[in-house]
Amino acid sequence: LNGILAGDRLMLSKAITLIESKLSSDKILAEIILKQISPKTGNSIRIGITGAPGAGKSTLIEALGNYITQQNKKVAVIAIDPTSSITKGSILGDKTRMDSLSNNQMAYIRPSPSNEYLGGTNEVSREIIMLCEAAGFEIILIETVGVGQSEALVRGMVDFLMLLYLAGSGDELQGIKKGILEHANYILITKADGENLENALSAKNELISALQITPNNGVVVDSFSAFNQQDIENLWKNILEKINEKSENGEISKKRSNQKTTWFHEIIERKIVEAFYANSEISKNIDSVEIELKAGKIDTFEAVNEIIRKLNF
Ligand SMILES: Nc1nc2c(ncn2[C@@H]2O[C@H](COP(=O)(O)OP(=O)(O)OP(=O)(O)O)[C@@H](O)[C@H]2O)c(=O)[nH]1
Ligand SMILES: [Mg+2]
Repeated sequence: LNGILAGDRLMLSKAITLIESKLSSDKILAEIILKQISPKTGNSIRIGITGAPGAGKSTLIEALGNYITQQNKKVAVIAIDPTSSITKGSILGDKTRMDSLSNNQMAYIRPSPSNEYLGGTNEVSREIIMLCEAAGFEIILIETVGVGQSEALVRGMVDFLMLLYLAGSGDELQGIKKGILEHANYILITKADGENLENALSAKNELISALQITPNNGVVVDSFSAFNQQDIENLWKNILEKINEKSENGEISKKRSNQKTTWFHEIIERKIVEAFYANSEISKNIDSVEIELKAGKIDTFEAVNEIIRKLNF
């Protein structure tokens, strides 16, 4: 605890490993730690960065992270890896290295490993954010590939969501309009440099005019090159401005209190499922029902009901 609160990155890593552990003894310890650090949490700016593979998320985070640390702020990066339990592969893989940022003493980078338990997303990311806050990190950047579950997951734990979009990837513009728009706070057309500059600017204009015909929640549309220092400075200034606005009008505190109740229910579900499978009587029953199921003696709903009945709910 002292190590975490003193900002010791090794201790922080150990605590995160504990929180990710499946061992029940580790879970008990993890819960004690979380409870103790709780008063020291909640004081960071939490920013989610999402977008298709290769959109430029890690490059942006590295450039932005280095810039923020130059402003004397500590930055933590959490990369949620949407690895599925089937492929066991890693989309983020080596690309989460962010070489210069990982050598920066004011920064901490944590790739969140795949989690086979319940659907492949990392359900302890909220707790990882809390630990980073307790360790004194003021800005938390969370990278996730904007596909399905991991994107929805990150949305539920950040103050500000950025969507990165690479111009020239065709009908994705439609997707932005329909889906993510009500959730994104900042849409950034990436790689606005060199040959791609023109494409990026016209995508930006196209998007801005598309947004005018959609109920608009004050989302910012911007273009950006990670290789241009002025762009990075402007971007960070714009992000902070927008966040301040949302903080002053109460939007962020409202979001956080809603997230708290979501988290509460998530923990209930997690604990019930854990207790359920840890119960030896139930797991014995599951084994025998599974055999009947495989042999075709019972159908799936019957099999489930057979087990659930024993819970006496
Ligand atoms: N020209 C140009 N290239 C960029 C820019 N940002 C990123 N790239 C390049 O785009 C490629 C992908 O960038 P990443 O930052 O790894 O993209 P990502 O979204 O993190 O990718 P995944 O983690 O695989 O989803 C790399 O080769 C980068 O060098 C930019 O602003 N301009
Ligand atoms: Mg990446």
